[in-house]
Amino acid sequence: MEKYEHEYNADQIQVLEGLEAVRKRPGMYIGSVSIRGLHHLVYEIVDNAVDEALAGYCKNIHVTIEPGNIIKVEDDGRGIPVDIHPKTKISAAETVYTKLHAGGKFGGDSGYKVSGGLHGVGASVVNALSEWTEVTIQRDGGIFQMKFERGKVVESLKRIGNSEKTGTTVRFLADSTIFETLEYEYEVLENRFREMAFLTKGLNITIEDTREETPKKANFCFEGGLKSFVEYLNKNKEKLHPTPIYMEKEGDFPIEIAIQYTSAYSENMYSFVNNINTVEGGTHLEGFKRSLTKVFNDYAKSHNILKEKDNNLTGDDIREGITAVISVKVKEPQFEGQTKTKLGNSEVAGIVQTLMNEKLAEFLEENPNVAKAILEKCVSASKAREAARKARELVRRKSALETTTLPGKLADCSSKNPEECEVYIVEGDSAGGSAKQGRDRRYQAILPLWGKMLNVEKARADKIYGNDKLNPVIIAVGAGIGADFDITKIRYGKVIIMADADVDGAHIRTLLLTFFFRYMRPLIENGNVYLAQPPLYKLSKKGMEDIYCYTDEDLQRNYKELEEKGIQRDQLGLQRYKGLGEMNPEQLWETTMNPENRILIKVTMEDAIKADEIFTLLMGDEVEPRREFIQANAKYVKNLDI
Ligand code: 1YM
Repeated sequence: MEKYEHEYNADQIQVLEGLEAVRKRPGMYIGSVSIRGLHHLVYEIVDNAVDEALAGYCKNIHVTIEPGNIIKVEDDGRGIPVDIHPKTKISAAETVYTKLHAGGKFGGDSGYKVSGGLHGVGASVVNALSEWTEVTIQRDGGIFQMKFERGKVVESLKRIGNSEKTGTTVRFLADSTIFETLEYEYEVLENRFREMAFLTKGLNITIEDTREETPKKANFCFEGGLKSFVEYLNKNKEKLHPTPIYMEKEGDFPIEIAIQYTSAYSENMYSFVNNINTVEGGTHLEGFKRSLTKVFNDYAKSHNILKEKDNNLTGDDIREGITAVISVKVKEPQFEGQTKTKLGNSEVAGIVQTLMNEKLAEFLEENPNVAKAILEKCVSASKAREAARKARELVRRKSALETTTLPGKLADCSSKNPEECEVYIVEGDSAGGSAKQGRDRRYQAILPLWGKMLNVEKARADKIYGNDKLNPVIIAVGAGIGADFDITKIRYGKVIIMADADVDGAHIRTLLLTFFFRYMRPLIENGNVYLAQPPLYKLSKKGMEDIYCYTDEDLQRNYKELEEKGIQRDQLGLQRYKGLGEMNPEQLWETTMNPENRILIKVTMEDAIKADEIFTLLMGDEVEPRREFIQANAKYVKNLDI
């Protein structure tokens, strides 16, 4: 382990490994070399600028996707230190960009690094994984610049001009020999920077995409912080009180919380630690929930909304319809869980709870009308939950009496090993029939859907158990719903939605995804939900094997390839599939169900915030935004990051 000495405590830079290691095993440092990993590069650089904002020196961050997928990130902070150590002859800036794990603990105690991408590995990793990187620093009256190629210095830091301003500008081109794609998705970056702006009150972040002739641009700056975040999440929902409940504590252990109730039936909570989305929750969220339940129950009892003899409201009752965001900053966070997004520090629960107990109780006393509106909803949730319990018991009792507990239309597979089993959920009897004949019955089950469509956004659990369309899905999956959902009980490792590529198909897909999102969320989080992708076209010619095309691009590419082989378009037969029902069982197997050929799209939770927004829009009360959205964006599935 080498050590560097430096007036910025550079001796704390720990050089653990060289950048070669990063290039050899990029996945270890940025998670993957897919588009997710690519986006991580941007987050790593922006995180350094956000840290500078958190330290109080930077107000503006400007991110540009330039033509050729070059990323530029500019900030107006102090500029990375440029002074050169007399012994090592290396500047602090160069150290930050060439040594792994550098830049962790600069500036002593006051400037601890709280921001950071999931991997928090820093600028040197970005440098290692870029074809080239160029860093320009304005500081101490000068402009300084250094350049790198694939992590190696090609121009050491040198002064190239004078400037009275301060700040850091980084440009880089990700290495195409490492990443699967260099095509950044503007929307994904835009969402992340919106989130960052919400999480850092007052910070101004601009994102600009100049790759196309008509540039895209968005600017985010929220003086309201998390309050603005909650308002944004609730923008298409019916609110029970006009402004979010807001709490904040600064100092050694900063906490920020915003809460607003809506008329929805689901709970919508997001938690962050050091600006990282803690998808799996943790101690901060536990403290929050515990306090929420206690404060509302105490208030209800002391104000006679609940009688002394009544049971307490449960946490679920109290969280029905809540939208809440909680953000804490922890100096030495311990992340646990499958995806390392669960906070483990036990002391955090109590600290959050103490703040909430005091501030929330105070708020309710001062705003009795808000307290009343929320508690009325909680009490009605409690009654509905009781009704749901009864409905569920009825279902359980009924199924215990029947010889088979499985829905009649389910054509089950012979294997009982969930790991290899998959269930296709198919709309329509004719497609269901083809699927049944075409499948491999050893491990593929088919569940045709029929019955009345239910909009789960507008229904409580008791209605869902009684719904003839969704009940078979619940029973087939076999793991319950809502708070009862138990992922260890699932009967199929893959739950595959197979629907037509038309409006009706989109409808059923949206309904089922909303349902899974609201009532079987772990199924999505665990990666068990998939979308089947049937082909859109078949190209045929005598003596040639049929070619199936899954997208319009696919079709064009095949036309081109065939042309190169001397086969012209007019020699080819083109069939456009309007529905699954047009395919015979063999074709359906060959194109959509055979694991060797099929295309399955895994539904992920990566962007739960976006997904929730879209679900609300597509399924919720407000009609106008839904119409606008559908008109503007027929390819919504893409935006769910599926
Ligand atoms: C576009 C990316 O990296 N900005 C940035 C980075 C640093 C500072 C300011 C900075 C930090 C400190 C003191 C300190 C960094 N400096 C270092 C190191 N923008 C971007 N802006 N002065 C300036 O932490 O004490 C690492 S990051 F290590 F050199 F101090």
